[in-house]
Amino acid sequence: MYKNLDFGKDFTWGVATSSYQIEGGHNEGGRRPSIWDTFSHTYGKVKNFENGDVACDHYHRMDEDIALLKELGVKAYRFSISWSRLLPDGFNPSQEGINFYNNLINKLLENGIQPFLTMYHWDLPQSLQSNGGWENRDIINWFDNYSSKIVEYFGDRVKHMITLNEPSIFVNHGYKEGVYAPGLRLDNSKIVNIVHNVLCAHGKAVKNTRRYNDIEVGITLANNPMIPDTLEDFNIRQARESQDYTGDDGPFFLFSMRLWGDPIFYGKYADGYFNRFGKDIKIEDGDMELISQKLDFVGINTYTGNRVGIKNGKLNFYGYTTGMPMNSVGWRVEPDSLYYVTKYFHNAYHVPIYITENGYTIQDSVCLDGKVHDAQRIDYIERYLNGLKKAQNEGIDIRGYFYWSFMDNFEWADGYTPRFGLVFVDFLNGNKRIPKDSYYWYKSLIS
Ligand code: GBH
Repeated sequence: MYKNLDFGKDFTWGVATSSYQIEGGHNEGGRRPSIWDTFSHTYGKVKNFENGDVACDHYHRMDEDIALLKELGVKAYRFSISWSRLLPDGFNPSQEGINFYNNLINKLLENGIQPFLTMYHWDLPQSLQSNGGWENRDIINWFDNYSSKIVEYFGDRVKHMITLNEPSIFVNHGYKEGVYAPGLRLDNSKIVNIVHNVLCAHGKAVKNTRRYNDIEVGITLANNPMIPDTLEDFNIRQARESQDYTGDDGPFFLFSMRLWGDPIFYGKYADGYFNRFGKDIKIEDGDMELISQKLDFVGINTYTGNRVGIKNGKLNFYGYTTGMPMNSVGWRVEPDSLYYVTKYFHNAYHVPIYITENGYTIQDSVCLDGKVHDAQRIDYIERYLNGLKKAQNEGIDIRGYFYWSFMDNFEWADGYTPRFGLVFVDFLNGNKRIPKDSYYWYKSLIS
């Protein structure tokens, strides 16, 4: 098995998590509410009325979790900082918050694990949301202050930083469709300015990391690649063209690769998007330069892909086909997703790539023998890595792979139902950690 999955000795194998999804300790150490505390405590917003008050209780179990990371043998661990823990009022530091993350970072390094720090994984302080959140252009300065403090406190030891996680998702789900915090449904004329503020905030953060010349910085973008139905030239071309298209005339324009990638890597909004929305976007002098500073890498999160083919002589996009494999939240298993997504990004932006998330959820449970047998997750990872390896064989610069997630956690609006972890968290029994079969499989793959 997996004998062709050697990505080279410099390849970074890792696992990922995020603050609100695992930490708990919601009112400890001076932490104040984030938009996800508010949202999850609002009746009916999260499945089964669940919230992240305790989550995996990582706040109190950090040592045990680091021991599990060490045992797994990962070279790197991707986690995020809770803005409300570090700067509870949004602006001023809490010593306990600084201590918590110092402790995490120091212990990771003592165990030979490189920290990959995400500055923002969706948990905006509620007080900032009450002042307009991402709608308010002042957030560019708020994020400037926040990111400069992260660099000030942790930049001597953390050499990989990610400014933002999946802006397309938090803007679309949180501000356009209202299914994630803060639960708003704003007009496109406002949405495009949120996009602009997010991009400028990213730029400020990049600038702050440059205080050290050995920090590598990037942004993590979510993408479901277009997958050609057949390997005929015209079909591959159709897929590439659909991937390039900004979706500017449709409702799902926020999921476009070009919408985010072009300003970040080329300092320019994609034409179709700009033709439709340019008049609404308040761009100030210097913004596009701020947004497009050089990055050391792009992080890509990919779980599935969309099929593109020809049916009855017409272009046909489809996801689901009867009988196809899916995870337990209905995301299709498309093993070539990592192959196509890395090829598209490489061809479009010529930038080193980390897969910062990829993973699988199934309704895992503890078997009579006390173990968690998750053969389908192992199969998923191996299939997807085969696709990634194919891309690497074609010369694409892929630096690492982070499985999502290290452990089962709070899956946003789905609560604790989906389980993506390599480690089972027994929420019924004191949050006990039980490594799944996939944990041992991943361990042996890495070694
Ligand atoms: C990630 O987002 C998040 O960064 C992470 O916090 C979260 O825990 C993790 O996902 C798992 O949920 O085309 O219908 O098959 C993932 C964003 C958006 C990826 C929807 C998959 C496919 C839906 N996702 N998408 S579908």
